[in-house]
Amino acid sequence: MTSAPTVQPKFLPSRHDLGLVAVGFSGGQTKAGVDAAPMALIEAGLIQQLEEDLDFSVTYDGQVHSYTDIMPKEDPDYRNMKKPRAVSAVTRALSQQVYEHAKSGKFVLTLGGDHSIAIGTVSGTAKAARERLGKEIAVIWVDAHADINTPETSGSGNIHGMPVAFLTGLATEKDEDIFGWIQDDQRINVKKLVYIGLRDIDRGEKKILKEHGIKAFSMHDIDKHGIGRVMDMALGWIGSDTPIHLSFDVDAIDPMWAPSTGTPVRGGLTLREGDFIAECVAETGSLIALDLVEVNPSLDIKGASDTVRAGCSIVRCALGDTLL
Ligand SMILES: [Mn+2]
Repeated sequence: MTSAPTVQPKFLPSRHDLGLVAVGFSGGQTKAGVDAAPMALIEAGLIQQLEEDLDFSVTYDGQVHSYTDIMPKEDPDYRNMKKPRAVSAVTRALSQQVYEHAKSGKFVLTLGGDHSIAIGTVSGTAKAARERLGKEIAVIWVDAHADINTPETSGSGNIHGMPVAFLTGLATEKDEDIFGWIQDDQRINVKKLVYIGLRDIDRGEKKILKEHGIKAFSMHDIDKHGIGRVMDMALGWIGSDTPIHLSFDVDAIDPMWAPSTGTPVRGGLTLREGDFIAECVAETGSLIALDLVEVNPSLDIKGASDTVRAGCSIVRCALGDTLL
């Protein structure tokens, strides 16, 4: 392997300081096993790759957080949401962890966990960027799904399909124990949200995307324009003076390469298209945080190592690894 070329970061004091948060949480959906992903990624050598091949200085508390001590004793469904208090408590704690890394000027890498954890990661980054840089962040959400259901539009009630609704304020709740803790300075602007890789969108979500003019590049757009042009358009929409949080759901990648995930959908990104998205975002120098979520090594055991490898590759590409 070669050493990484230097992309000057625009919004970080140093390219090399990285805060890692490992989140072993699966409560935003119903399949066990996604909580084992951080350990699988770490055991595959991810931290070593970041430190030795990409010269990062990694700050990591050495634990996969499962937040068992803050789990509510009772957690009945509320407004159609499953495990609302558990997901709220976990994302609230995670938000603070991510905020502290981001506030100190570190790049924040979060390994999930299901995608509900992005309520914590994005809210933490958004608040820190406002305070440290005086800027709103943009979010690039790479996913087969839009994850923008409100509790009312969701068919399943699984909160991993709702994080974007809570982050944008399209869904709100007063009860502090059920996402009422999310303040305005932790939210994101729908105009600074860009989707890539969509192919399984609920009816209610289609309506939300249209009504709010949310920028979305589906697999149709990638087929039509090619991934290179799509990335030009996506990054052009965000502009060059905006810090970026990349939230990457491994189910964006076609199950041919990443089968071990809770809600696989055929007709997805190739392995290279996934890496290319991460490479293009890295090249901007604007990336300040990355989530990698929904790797579930206990599903499709045969494909688990491929899925973990795909995940590690996406992280490395987003952090500046290049082919040449
Ligand atoms: Mn997702």
